[in-house]
Amino acid sequence: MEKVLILTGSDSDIHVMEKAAEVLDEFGVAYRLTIASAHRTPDYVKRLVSGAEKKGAEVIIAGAGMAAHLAGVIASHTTLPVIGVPIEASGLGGLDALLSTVQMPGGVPVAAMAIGKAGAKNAGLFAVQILAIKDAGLRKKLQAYKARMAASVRKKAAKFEAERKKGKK
Ligand code: RP5
Repeated sequence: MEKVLILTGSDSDIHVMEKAAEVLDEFGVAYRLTIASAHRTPDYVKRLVSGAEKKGAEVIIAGAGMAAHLAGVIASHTTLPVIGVPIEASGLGGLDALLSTVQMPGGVPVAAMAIGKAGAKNAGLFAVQILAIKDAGLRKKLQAYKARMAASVRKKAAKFEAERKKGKK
């Protein structure tokens, strides 16, 4: 059963939204990733959202660029938590999509992530965190993920300091 639906506004966004999918793969969370546009295929977006909800999806991730209305439109159709990823797709560096995603009117929340690949990665992690509220196995995996991340930074720091010391000799 797909726990997460990932929608993205265009095939030109896929390379960014794959980062969310990679996280869900890593945590063993079932998902569907597909393309649907708030502006170009509004009815299809609505059908996908209600279909996913009926099939038991618990979180929706939406990535879009430019006047990024996808996450907000999805949030208008569902009570599931919606995570929005602003994508850089114009000369404005993604600021257009960030503001469109984050500035939701009161009553219709969207959890807005950072612009681009870091935001997509965090959307995947945030979805896992939501699912982990009632899944102890996922919680353990998240703890292990954080421990690995901390260990990797410590390793880099030790290497950096050792190399710097060597250079000063
Ligand atoms: C948005 O418009 C999409 O999410 C995409 O980021 C942007 C440009 O879409 P294309 O013209 O590349 O299909 O709706």
